[in-house]
Amino acid sequence: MKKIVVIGGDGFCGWPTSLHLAAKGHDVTIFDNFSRRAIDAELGVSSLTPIASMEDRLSAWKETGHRPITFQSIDIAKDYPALRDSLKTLKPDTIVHFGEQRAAPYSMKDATRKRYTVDNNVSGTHNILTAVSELRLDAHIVHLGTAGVYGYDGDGLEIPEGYLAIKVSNGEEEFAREILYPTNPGSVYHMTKSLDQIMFQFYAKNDALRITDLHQGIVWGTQTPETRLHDDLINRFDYDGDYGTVLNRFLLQAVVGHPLTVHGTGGQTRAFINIADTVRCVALAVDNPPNRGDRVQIRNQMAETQSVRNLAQMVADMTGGQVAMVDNPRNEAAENTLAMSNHSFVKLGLNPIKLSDGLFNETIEIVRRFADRCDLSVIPCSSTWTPEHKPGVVETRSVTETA
Ligand code: NAD
Ligand code: USQ
Repeated sequence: MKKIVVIGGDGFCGWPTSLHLAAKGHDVTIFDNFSRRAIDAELGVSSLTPIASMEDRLSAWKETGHRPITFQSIDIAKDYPALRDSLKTLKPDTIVHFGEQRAAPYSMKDATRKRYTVDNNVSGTHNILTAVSELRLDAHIVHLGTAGVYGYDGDGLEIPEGYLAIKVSNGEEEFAREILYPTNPGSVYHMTKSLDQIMFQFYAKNDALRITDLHQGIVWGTQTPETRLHDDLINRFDYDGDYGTVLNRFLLQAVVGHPLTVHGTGGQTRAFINIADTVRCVALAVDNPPNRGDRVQIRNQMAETQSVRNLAQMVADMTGGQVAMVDNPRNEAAENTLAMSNHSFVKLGLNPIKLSDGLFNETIEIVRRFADRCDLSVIPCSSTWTPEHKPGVVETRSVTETA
């Protein structure tokens, strides 16, 4: 049994992971500031599934007879003393860090959201590292990063797990080196995950912190064995233009009779993982920490890669849904190939759920159950990657806006 703090444990990945870790007998405390719920309110959207309050979630979990989970309301980016003091009291063996603003479209909306995403994600991650270092805790930090830090083109290579083997020459001799795979972020959100990587590299080297960075692909699905145990344990399901991710959006769109919104040609190839595998991977990462003094352990957390176009076709074939090619609001390659290693988790025993395994039905059932809660008006993606300023055009701003 380990004492585990799950930061961001109220979110889409964090909540089912907290339950899974507690079901495995770990002593779990969630830290969250409910910023995700607040952003729903700000955008005028809500999860398709009716998510219970944290209080109700935790009492429903207690009813299942599993080890209870405790909760602390902490903003890890803004309240360093609260974060440090709680970690000092709890002395966790592991800190699982999900607590960041994770939507690329939200991070590209405007200057306010760009700045929020950078301030929240970079400060939050740095505060965790500083606190563990200041308190001299021997906690293993498990961070949820993104497959997007690599960019989405392996140039014909299989993208390795974090590090790239290179050869450098001084003109006389050739030396073999392993460097962090060069980052190539496609949004401000993805940029913060690239910055996280550099902070991890520094703190592992300088402070000998034990860090695992999980480079996760796009998560799909909703429920896990633990969230199915009680209606108040249900996981969130985002489908709006900012937070809904592509496969869950397609599955919802097919059920509610909305055309499947393929951006551009749909030739964008991405990595995917089912939520049930997310929670299993995090548990495996928790059980397999690096040693003190090791470099950051990077594991690619994904089952397979697939193009958006093929995904839309798979969903349309299964449901009879219509596919619509819409203008791409993002600045991204129209077509790319992508191959990515997931050897590290497979070696630890993961047998990943594949897109062809028939689990689309499970998500479709959830969507059918709550289809009457769907607000069709929030489906379009309104956030664009277009620069706010056109070259040569100077916008006048008030002093308070620029402060
Ligand atoms: P989410 O937005 O549903 O959950 C994030 C949680 O963190 C929310 O409950 C939010 O309130 C909390 N949070 C954010 N900032 C915080 C702060 N300053 N202090 C305390 N709590 C804070 O996101 P998710 O989909 O569960 O993603 C979790 C992590 O996994 C993110 O870091 C994301 O980048 C990564 N990830 C997600 C996906 C995906 O497809 N959902 C894919 C790859 C990686
Ligand atoms: N897309 C469509 N139609 C839609 C929505 C998206 O064609 O209706 C396209 C996008 O243009 C993009 C691709 O699908 O090419 C993926 O978009 P997405 O919103 O599903 O995923 P993304 O923005 O990449 O972000 C999500 C999570 C993020 C995580 C990332 C993993 O929100 O937290 O880090 O997936 S990865 O994609 O590997 O970078």
